[in-house]
Amino acid sequence: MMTKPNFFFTGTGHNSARALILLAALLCLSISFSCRQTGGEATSPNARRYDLQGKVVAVDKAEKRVSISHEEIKEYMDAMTMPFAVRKNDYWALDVLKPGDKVTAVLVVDGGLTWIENIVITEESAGNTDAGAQPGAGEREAQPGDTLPNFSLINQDGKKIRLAEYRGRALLLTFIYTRCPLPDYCPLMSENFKALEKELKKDEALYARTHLLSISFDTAYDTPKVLKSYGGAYTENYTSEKFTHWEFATGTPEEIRDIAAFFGLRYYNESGQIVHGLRTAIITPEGKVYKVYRGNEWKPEEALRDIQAVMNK
Ligand SMILES: [Cu+2]
Repeated sequence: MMTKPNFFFTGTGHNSARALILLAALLCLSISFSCRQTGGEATSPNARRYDLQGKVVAVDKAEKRVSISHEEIKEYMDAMTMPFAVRKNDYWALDVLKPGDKVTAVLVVDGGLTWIENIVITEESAGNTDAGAQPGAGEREAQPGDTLPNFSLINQDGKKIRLAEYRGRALLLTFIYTRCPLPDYCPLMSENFKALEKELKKDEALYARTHLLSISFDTAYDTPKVLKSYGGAYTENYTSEKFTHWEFATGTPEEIRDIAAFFGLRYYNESGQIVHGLRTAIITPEGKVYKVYRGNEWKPEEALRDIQAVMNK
């Protein structure tokens, strides 16, 4: 094809046109801020960008996320460890990055979404470090059809609850922590639940036969009292919220570890932050796993359809 280095400047008219296109493409590659082709993933003109620098802590291939212990992001975030989503153009990073690698990247905050791009490895890790949040060998995640064990938790009223109590209703549960700083992680899960709560309410019969449960893995900070105020804010009933349909729960560290492990959810503390995955599950009225959404891409409409399907079986 093009072997002559002077191709761009000496071609015929036809070649010049091609050269211009190629030149534009090259410019596009080098000025990636202004021309992005992210495989259908749009970026709005209002997106804000921050330079990020840090060390890879874990790579979650399934959820397309890289946890990075990063330095202060000027005007945006203190130094901490967080999982960052990567978009299609950067999926290569999921295969290449290893814990311990030093990287620079650009953090994009676009409305409710955040992700990193322009990932550059500035220094490779010396050896194999512990992968931290990676799944251990032999770990098995809950599959559709599995029976949900009768886990015990503590709800927003400080009352002990057992999951078998929700038999007879379709149960939608997810995992969050109230201090989560990234808008498309825990806050998005709670926004989705809020939307579902509203939708379900429109159908009285369905509402009576469904239940929502948000479980916090921040057992140290998310006390029943904290969950109560967090939950009341999401239902917009604040202190008058009775939590009869959407509950918020925590538990002992062991209780949370057990239920999280059942769903293959990994989380750990890293410099005061909680690095975590996401799991949202629909449980049938018979107490069996119907579906598990991994990550943050599921939509309330999708969950609603699944709940309706469960109830119409
Ligand atoms: Cu979170």
